[in-house]
Amino acid sequence: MMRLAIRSCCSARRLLVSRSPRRSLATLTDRDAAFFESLLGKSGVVTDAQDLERFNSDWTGEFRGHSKLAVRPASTEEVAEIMRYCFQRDIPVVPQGGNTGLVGGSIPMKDELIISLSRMNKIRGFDEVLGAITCEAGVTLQTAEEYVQQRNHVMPLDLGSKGSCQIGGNLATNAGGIRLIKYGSLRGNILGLKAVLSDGRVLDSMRTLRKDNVGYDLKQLFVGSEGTLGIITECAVLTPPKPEELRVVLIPMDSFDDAIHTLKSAKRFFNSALSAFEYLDEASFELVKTYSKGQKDFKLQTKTGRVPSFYVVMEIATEAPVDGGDDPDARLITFLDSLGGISDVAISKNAESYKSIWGLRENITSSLRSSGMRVFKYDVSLPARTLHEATMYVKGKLLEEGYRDVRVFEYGHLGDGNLHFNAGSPRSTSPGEIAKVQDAIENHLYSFVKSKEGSVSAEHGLGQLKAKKILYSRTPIEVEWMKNVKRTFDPKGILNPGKVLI
Ligand code: FAD
Ligand code: 2HG
Ligand code: ZN
Repeated sequence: MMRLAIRSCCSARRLLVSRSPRRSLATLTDRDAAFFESLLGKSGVVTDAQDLERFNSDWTGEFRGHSKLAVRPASTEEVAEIMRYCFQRDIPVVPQGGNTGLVGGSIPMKDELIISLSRMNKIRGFDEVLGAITCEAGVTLQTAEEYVQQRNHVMPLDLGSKGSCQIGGNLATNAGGIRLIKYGSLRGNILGLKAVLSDGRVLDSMRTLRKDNVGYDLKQLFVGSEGTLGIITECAVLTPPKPEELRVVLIPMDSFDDAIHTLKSAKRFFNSALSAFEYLDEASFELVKTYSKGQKDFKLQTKTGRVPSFYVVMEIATEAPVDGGDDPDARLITFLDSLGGISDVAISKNAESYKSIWGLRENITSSLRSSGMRVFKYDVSLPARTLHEATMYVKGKLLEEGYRDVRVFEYGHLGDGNLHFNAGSPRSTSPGEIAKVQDAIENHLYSFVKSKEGSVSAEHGLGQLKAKKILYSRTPIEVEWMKNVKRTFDPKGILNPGKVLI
């Protein structure tokens, strides 16, 4: 007879001093695998070591789990059965969507059971009057986008990972992306949600009401909870009407201050027609030109004839007749003229140039990966005018401390005050040195963020990468009450252990 192996995930001393949930979690056995196979069929269970690779490693290649089992339920009822079983057996689980997260949230810390939502990919329908899509959590963002576009709507978010990331993963991370400036966060666009709780009960908040003030809004707790409070299985999301026309323009900048000035002016000039306001520095621009095929020919000068230090990628969405039916190109030209003398810009003329300009911004992440460097990723929220100051501060400190071969890339969602400070070290750097560089960047960047009352996670979440950094951006009392919430939803601590709160 098989015996359920028990492992301890924290020291006895911590158990005595903390009021945390039961800390002994089970290790998966063959008997568990047999149970899941009886429930889901052979195709719903992954045990082959090679097949498990893609579930155990993340998009960046920096996080590795050691799970021996991934399950692929096809319905909320199956997820509920899985969780009922795991709750009884104290089996820790990691919910996994498209596995595009950048903080190791979807990767087991050890050998937890992986629950992949990829087979839950049915779109239930679309409410034409409300403009809302109802679907299962495993629908990819791109599939949802294509579906709503056929109905003349758009999803309220757009990410470079849209081909793989799933709506459930987007909700679990409260993903931001390039359209937040226009459509707001997912929190504001979610109408309904269904989640399986740690003990297998189903919390059904699948409503599609614009206005609903009955007690606490429980569904919001799952948004941004990174799989630590429950498993999202279905949702209803508001989708705004599709703009009539989109134009994207690449504007070279002499300085960061010029980019801030352009942002201020664009907000006033275009108002709600401003659908993205992104920026990248010269290093990021050159990196994309090197590693991304479609962008290598871009070459722009600033109004003073210099190589730009920054580029702004700005998108305008026209929604005639609300906008007075103005020609979007004419409006853009009027705006650019108002900035005074900018002539060397790239404006999209067709779908191809639209994609190619956007590629300069959207392909930074994949270019960093292609570069082969060991990349340290940061995703902080600050007052927009201080983003470059943060970069200069950390860069200066790194130089002072002798880290001369660290390359810094500054880019992000300028319109939302979201800096993606990325730094790259040569792969040849020793593991000890890597740890030192990482510590140095984190100490300096996060201290800067704290001093400005910013956030250590603007949009990617805490996952396992930043779980220990929570106190830079939350008070001890806030963290204590988060832990109380966690304990209520997950008394045994089986939902995504080691993530967000540790
Ligand atoms: P996963 O990576 O699978 O999981 C992320 C977290 O959510 C994990 O903690 C996981 O346990 C949990 N989770 C997943 N599904 C569920 C579920 N159904 N129920 C409960 N918990 C669940 N992010 C941004 O915010 N803005 C960007 O602009 C952006 N651009 C990106 C560009 C690239 C090229 C890449 C690789 C990533 C980018 N990301 C961005 C990060 C990532 O795509 C988002 O965080 C995305 O929302 C993750 O979705 P996913 O389905 O891949 O989730
Ligand atoms: C983006 O805005 C993503 O491009 C990814 O959030 C950022 O790679 C990163 O650090
Ligand atoms: Zn981003």
